[in-house]
Amino acid sequence: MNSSHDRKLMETADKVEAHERLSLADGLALYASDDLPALGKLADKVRRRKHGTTTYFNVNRHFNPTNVCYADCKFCGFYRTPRQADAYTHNIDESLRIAGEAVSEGATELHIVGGLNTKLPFSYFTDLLSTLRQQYPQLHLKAFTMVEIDHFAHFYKMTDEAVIQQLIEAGMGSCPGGGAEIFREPTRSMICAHKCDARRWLDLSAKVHAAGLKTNATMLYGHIESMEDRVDHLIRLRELQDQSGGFQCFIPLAFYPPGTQLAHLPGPSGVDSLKTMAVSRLMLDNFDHIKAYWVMLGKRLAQVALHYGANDIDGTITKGGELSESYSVESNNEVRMPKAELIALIEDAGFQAVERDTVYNRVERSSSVSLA
Ligand code: V47
Repeated sequence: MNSSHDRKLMETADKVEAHERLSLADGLALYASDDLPALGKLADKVRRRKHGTTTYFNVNRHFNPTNVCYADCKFCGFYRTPRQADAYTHNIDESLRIAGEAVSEGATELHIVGGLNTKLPFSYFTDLLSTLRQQYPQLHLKAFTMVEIDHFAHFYKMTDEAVIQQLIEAGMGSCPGGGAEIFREPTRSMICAHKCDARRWLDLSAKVHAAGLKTNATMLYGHIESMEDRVDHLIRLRELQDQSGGFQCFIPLAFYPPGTQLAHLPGPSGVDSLKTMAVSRLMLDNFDHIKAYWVMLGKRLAQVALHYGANDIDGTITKGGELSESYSVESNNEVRMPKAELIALIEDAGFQAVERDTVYNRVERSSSVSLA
């Protein structure tokens, strides 16, 4: 590692070697370095310390029950107002059909996220979960971000605890990491003024953790945010993780501008995405898993990111992910990757592919199971 020509990077490397926690200034120095290979090597060292050559993937499917949303986030190309021709809300039968397809393709997880839709009663969401759970008990329901839980509590005038408890009783098994965006103001208000603020997102995560569920965390980067915004975001996640230990995975999400109110922006470069992966791994010393989400990075960059600190590449996301389809960087918005291709991508990068379930248990398959 000490082959770096960058003195500040070498000092930070010494801290990493000594298992010392990195500061805001360290994070900024990592971003400021133009020695990308040295930064990658440092993040890779930590990744191998934690996971050796194991790289996780899962067989999953994204399901977005409704695209109707009032939040009007500047970075979002997915949402529709209720009067738009392509606004939709899936009924239970359609939801069951999609989940059934996922199960027949070997999925172990349904990732459920939708818009903030004021036309629906709370029972729509609990019925959705309980019907899915009853019909497909083998499917883990990773459902609803902290932003949706915040909306449920406010709109249906329920306590946070009651919302979380009723969702858990209906079948919610864990929560995805969306809605975190960028915590720091004024950036957060500039990109998503109508979403809950950072403190609320973090408080709700703590409450879900206290109720016994794991959640994920994300950061949307490559739009109008500064490097300080990014490192501050990582530190706030690290602080909550120290207290609750409930985050299982961090996913840096590369901003994809087309179809959004920020379509004039270029989005992050490949170098920026690799740096962000590495900085995330190095700052988040108390997170086990860092995910290279191939839908946003593209398959090839996600593969390289496995050498920059990532130890997970997400899943097959076998079609039907309307939210993913609205911002996939892959050509033709192709948001499915057969399991064999996912494994080949990981192995070709020099890692060992391990199928996991949502909560990182290894999945052992009998050869008769049909796979995505
Ligand atoms: O919160 C929205 C982001 C998130 C765009 O937990 C965009 O395993 C890029 O959180 N360009 C939702 N990103 C997706 C999400 C997620 C994805 C995969 C795995 C997991 C997990 C969570 O997507 C939103 C927002 O940050 N997003 N629009 C866009 N134009």
